[in-house]
Amino acid sequence: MNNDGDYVVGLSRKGSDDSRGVFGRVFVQSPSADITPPVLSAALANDTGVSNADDLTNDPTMAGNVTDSQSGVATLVASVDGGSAIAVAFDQFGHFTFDPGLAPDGTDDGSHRVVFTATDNESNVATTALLFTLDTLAPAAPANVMLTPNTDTGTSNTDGITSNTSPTAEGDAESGSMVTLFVDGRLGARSAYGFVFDQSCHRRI
Ligand SMILES: [Ca+2]
Ligand SMILES: [Ca+2]
Ligand SMILES: [Ca+2]
Repeated sequence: MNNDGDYVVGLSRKGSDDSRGVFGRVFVQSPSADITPPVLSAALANDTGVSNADDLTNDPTMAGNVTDSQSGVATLVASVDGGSAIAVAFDQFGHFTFDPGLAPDGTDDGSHRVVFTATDNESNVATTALLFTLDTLAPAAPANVMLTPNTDTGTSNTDGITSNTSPTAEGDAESGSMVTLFVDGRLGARSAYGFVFDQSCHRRI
């Protein structure tokens, strides 16, 4: 909009003597200029894994929304890890999705930062940054799984022979991974040996 400012409007009427004169004068000010940045939000479209809100995912696709109720959104761009601006398309409602183009083979695994920048038609700018960790590789198999010494009864507390009907198993697993324990092919059930276990835990089962 380039019509901001004060206006003087002259009003006139046609008199009975056919003369015209100034009847009134009003001052009109156009609507205020748009000085408000667009409203911009973005998040992972599919935050996979144990938590859907930890920004640790194997799917880096993002989704968001950008709107500007006054002058409208002119452009939306994204920058991946400080890279050059990439134009991001958005629909009439302001919805957009963005694939940062990271490799799904583990070579791009790790922390990433994507900055979205929206500009309205009055050059007001809004930015939002999205930090997330990409993990596309399966964890190593849990290792060192055994009964805890204090639930492995008998002459040896490391032989896996116990009279404890509810022993605890423990082991090592990748941080953040989810461990699922099966006994005799059954999940979370009492086995023939009297084991009781949880469906999933970290490190200690
Ligand atoms: Ca605006
Ligand atoms: Ca997650
Ligand atoms: Ca034992």
